[in-house]
Amino acid sequence: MSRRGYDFALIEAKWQARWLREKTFRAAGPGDPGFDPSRPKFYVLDMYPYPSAAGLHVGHPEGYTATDILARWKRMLGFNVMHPMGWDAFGLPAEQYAIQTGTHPAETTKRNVDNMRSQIQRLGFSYDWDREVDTTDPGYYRWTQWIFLQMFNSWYDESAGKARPIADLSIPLSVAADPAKKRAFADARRLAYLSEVPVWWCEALGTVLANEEVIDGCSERGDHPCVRRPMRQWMLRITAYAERLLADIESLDWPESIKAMQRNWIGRSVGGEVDFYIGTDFAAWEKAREKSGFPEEIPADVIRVFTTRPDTLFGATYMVLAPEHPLVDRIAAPEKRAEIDRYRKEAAAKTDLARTDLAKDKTGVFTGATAVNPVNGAKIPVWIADYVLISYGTGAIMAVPAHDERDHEFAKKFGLEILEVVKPPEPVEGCFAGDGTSVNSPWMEGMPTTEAKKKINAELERRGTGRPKVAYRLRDWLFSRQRYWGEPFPIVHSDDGAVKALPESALPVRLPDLSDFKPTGEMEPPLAKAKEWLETKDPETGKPARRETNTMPQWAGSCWYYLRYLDPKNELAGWASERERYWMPVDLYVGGAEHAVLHLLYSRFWHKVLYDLGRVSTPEPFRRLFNQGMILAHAFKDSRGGLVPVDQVEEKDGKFVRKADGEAVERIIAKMSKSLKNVVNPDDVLADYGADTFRLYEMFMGPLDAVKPWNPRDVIGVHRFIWKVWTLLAGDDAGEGDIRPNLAPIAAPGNPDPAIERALHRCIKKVTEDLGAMAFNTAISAMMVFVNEASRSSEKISPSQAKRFVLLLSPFSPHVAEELWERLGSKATLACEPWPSFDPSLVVEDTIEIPVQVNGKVRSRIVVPAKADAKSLEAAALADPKVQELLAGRAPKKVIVVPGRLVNVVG
Ligand code: ANZ
Repeated sequence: MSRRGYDFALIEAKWQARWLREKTFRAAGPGDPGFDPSRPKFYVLDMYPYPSAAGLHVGHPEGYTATDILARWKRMLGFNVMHPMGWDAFGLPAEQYAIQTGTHPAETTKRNVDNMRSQIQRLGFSYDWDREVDTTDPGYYRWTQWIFLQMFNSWYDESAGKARPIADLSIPLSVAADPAKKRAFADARRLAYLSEVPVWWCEALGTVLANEEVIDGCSERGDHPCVRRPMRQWMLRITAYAERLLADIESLDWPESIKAMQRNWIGRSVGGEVDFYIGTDFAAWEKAREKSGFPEEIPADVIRVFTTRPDTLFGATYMVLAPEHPLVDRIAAPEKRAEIDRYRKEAAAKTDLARTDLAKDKTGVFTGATAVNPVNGAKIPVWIADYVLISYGTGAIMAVPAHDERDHEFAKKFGLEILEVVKPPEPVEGCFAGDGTSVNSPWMEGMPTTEAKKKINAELERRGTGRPKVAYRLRDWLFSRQRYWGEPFPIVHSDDGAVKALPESALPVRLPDLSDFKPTGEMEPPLAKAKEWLETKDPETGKPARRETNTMPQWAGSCWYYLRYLDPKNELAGWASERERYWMPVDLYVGGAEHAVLHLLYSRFWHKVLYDLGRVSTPEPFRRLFNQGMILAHAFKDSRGGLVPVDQVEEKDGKFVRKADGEAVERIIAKMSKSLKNVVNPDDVLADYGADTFRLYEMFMGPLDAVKPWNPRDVIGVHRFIWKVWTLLAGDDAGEGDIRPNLAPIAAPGNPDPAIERALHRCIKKVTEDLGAMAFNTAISAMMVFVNEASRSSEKISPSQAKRFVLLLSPFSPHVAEELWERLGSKATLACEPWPSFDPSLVVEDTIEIPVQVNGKVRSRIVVPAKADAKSLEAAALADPKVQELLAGRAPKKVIVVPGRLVNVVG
């Protein structure tokens, strides 16, 4: 016996199986069967998920539904659509789970991927599943390693403004003869290079920890103390691209807030570098500098600083080195060593953020040494303090306590001299950090700040003691992790200490099968345990060599996955350039704003390297970016402000009260969390209402980019709407196989009802325009309005009207739409049916003609919208040529309006 009514479970399973079976959403571009080059292309990309054990949360389908609606719509508009999905599957959780349970991360990953794939498929998204990628698949990470090789084998040619093959690097004669020196020269210029960088080391756990595993200097698990220790690690030279990454932001159609965050992260500062002499004969040094000019490399006898305010140089009363600065050991007075060592240890346990926290008390130690201020020969003390970071500028500053807040606080605390050199436009209390007029500054006395900066820069350049400089906050990218579950580097270390890239033919370098994921107890990564894998041969000499034991960070795979989708099965290349040229750039990228900086910056960087090397054809990967807003939930707050989980609250007489004691609680909006018991599980919603309701609800909640709470009642409202559509087009209790008892017979279409027809045209217009603006919630409202009008009408909706409405609904709730489409008599899927069009003459509002009187006599008639208000009627009447003629330029004394009836102008 067939079930009656709208059986979403049956309908959705049927269509999902059919779409998969028939590969309905196969993207066809160059090299694919059925490619039609005459059609325009649309590449719409989702931020692919990490396959977590918890599966999908309600935030995932939000963006995925939005992109799916657009993908489906664009197909109906005749585009070739690329709409793929995959898995960002390397990463810490699978590894931590492996350490705890001994389950291999590959096993965990496969299980989670299978689960999430089926969850996603149950939502009916129109992905081309033949393009699925998994970053942990050797067939995928082989090309991640290949891209790393491209970077290892390139250097940044400043004069050409782009990366070039390392083979094109000209080697100076001074090093050309010595192979070791020659190698070192090239290694120091590669886009991927090794460097000593501090990592978090946890003695108790016997392992290096990732930043996110360390909280306030202690391990997240077990709360053991951690310290920063230097380790040789892989870096990527993203700083070479700082200027281009910054400049090209302008060309992107991205949210202004994200662009601002990227600009901030790159952090361009215009200023100058100045050398402070630390030797004994300042006069001789000064003379020599005038001759030699400002040297590129920092000489041993100076402290070089970066400053954005060279105009304040006369006010520099002391200097500060970062505690890690290499000069500290050389200049520190013997009696200060112990204190300095202690201070350095403390600083090593702090994050940069904690060190630069303005609210924190300033700390520091005097080194016992002095340096000479190059503008006046004054000897000033050199301190170390953790508010100066080793990673910015030169890791050293000239302190101007009268004009820099941090220096001001520090000078006050340690009793250092504060000398005013910039007079504020109006008197201020304490430190003045703004622009003003130079004072106590012989070369620029009385000059406004901008001019003073120019003057001093010119003077410093002439004397060879300073030069203009642009600094970036952006640091080179620390690209290695001491982890198992990541991409191995295609690198070996030979016996003589040389670092060598493996040839392309050696790819992929597979992760060895480890069964013991426990930390090694030393600073060595877990891969050092894979003894057989570890020992290999130098590809050039055939001598014994050791593989690199670090792995790539989780970001690596996601830097280029959008390229692999274009050609996922290619074994000869990461992607065929013919496909890349056709599909790129991504036309729309949708995801959470949490990736505003790192992921988007890293992938832009990789893309630019590939662009320089001729591997991709566009300078930017993602033309348009859209961030979905976070989905929140309800929770409750008691009178003391304590949060109350939702399961402890009930509704009584329209009020929310705590079950236990009947105390009234206030409903608030909060993040979904296990403790508040307000996490919405997509699987539950799917089981209760089906995917079509789920999709429609998530789009109906509000504008896509807004933060909004999940409201179970509205889910029911949306579900009722689909029922209403079903009732209207298929009949209340139309079960399987029943056809349109409620529709006018197809055989006798007659004249469709004109009122319904007009309502439908208005709906088509609104939905079409809203889709173009990604205003999904208002498009859904328009469909609701239409269904109400059509349901209330005494006339029946015609088959043609029904079909056009079903097409409108299909991108949003595709299963029920396909089912109705079939019941309306079509054999094939509606996926590529042309999008319905509207007749502009049918969507204009109803108009009426009303008389216009001038001084009591009807002189003209105007045609206006039936619902026009008094103000617009007055405006329309006064704009009428006949009325204007009679008024002859005079302003009317009075205008009397009777909306819907007449306008009387008293002249
Ligand atoms: C002297 C001075 C005088 C400064 C003054 C500011 C105001 P932005 O704008 O962020 O680029 N600085 C330089 N290197 C630093 C480091 N490694 N750690 C901490 N602070 C550092 O900041 C540039 C300013 O930050 C520089 O200009 C320097 O202080 C400080 F009235 O130099 B200034």
